[in-house]
Amino acid sequence: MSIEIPEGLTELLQSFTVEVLRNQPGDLLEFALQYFTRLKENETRGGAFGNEHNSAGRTGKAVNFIEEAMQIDSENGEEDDDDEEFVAPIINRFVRRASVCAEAYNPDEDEEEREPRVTEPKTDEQRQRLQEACKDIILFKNLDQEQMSQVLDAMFEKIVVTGEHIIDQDDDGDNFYVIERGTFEILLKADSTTRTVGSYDGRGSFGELALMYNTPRAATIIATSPGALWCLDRLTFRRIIVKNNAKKRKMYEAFIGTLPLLTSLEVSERMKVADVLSTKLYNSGEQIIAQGDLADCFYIVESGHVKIAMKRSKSKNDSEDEEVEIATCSRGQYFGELALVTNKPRAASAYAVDNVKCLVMDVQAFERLLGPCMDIMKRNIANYEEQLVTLFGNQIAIEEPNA
Ligand code: 1OR
Ligand code: 1OR
Repeated sequence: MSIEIPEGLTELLQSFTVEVLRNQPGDLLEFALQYFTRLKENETRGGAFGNEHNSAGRTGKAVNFIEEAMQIDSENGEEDDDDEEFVAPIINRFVRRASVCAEAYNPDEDEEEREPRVTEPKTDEQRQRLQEACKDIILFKNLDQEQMSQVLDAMFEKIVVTGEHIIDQDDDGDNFYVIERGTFEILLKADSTTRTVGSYDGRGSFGELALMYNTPRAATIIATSPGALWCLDRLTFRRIIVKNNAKKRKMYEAFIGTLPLLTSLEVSERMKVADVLSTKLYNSGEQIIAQGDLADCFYIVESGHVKIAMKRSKSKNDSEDEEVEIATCSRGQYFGELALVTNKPRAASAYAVDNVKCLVMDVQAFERLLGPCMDIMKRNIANYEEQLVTLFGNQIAIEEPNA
């Protein structure tokens, strides 16, 4: 009995294999998924991607596909639907130096791994300040002890003056920055106008995007006070943080795929969400959010239950506040979006009911990545308003989110 080989099978597998060897992806399955999805899309659009007979420009197209599919694109924002035109830089974490080698990709034998370790000398006092500045940095959260100490060893301090440009939009990325002290402004240039889109006040970090995705700097960062930064060089950042992100994507991918909130995001955008998340654990009874606090992050419940409670005055003459439970969030649900959307303090408190695991994202990433999910969030916020009136009457009002 002879087995018939379907027409095109050999070419299909050959083209795929060539792309795998060319790009050495960290996650083969994800790469395959993206590759074949895009191939199918191009076929329906009448495109020629992956077709050997149309090999002119194919490599460029293939690289574009990978850039796009593995979200190594520039941070163009929601209004950019012109992805066909995007020409991405060639070298990145998935598009490695062109060595054709049939061995499985092993991140532990990464070429960059063999680069000498960077060690910047520091005094004990500096190291202590550095550790304090880095303790809440989301990108460092999933590192193991050895990776973390390599990162800390490599960091060096930079004193900045008011008005200093730390990063200029469109430049190449050199360092990743962790704020030790000082205030900084985030400016975005679009259509020849520059506007301030956010700020950092004494903590946080910036400058990761150009290094993570091999893109030009996506924004300008200017010091608005005297300050100090801890800098991590590009090579160490890529060797440790980027490698670790591949692990994070694997870890969060399945769960992120099930989240109703993120349904309007493309697969590639969801992967970027995975890159900026960190996990936080809370013990039963622990407070996660305090009503009235300033907000700087957003939460998604991975496991356990979170109780949302709101204070209200017991009576007009009573200054004692009574806390009323208003909602419970469980796996897949989110909270902490309201203050970020309205730019107000936290409207309610959140407590762990049992042992809770949350995925946390900072406000800048929230604004950068969750724009397409804003409709869903605003619809839910409108529901809060209704419930609020039912529960408390008209005494408290939730600020209308900005359009
Ligand atoms: P980078 O390496 O591209 C500029 O250099 C840095 O600004 C960037 O990394 C981020 O760390 C930081 N959009 C783009 N970059 C931002 C943003 C941002 N916020 C901070 N950075 N936003 C989107 C605006 C539509 C969020 C503004 C709050
Ligand atoms: P936040 O950033 O203000 C507290 O921090 C979070 O509690 C809030 O975002 C929401 O994610 C979450 N009203 C206000 N906040 C609520 C509500 C709510 N439910 C959940 N949160 N409701 C109306 C108040 C009576 C909801 C009733 C079901």
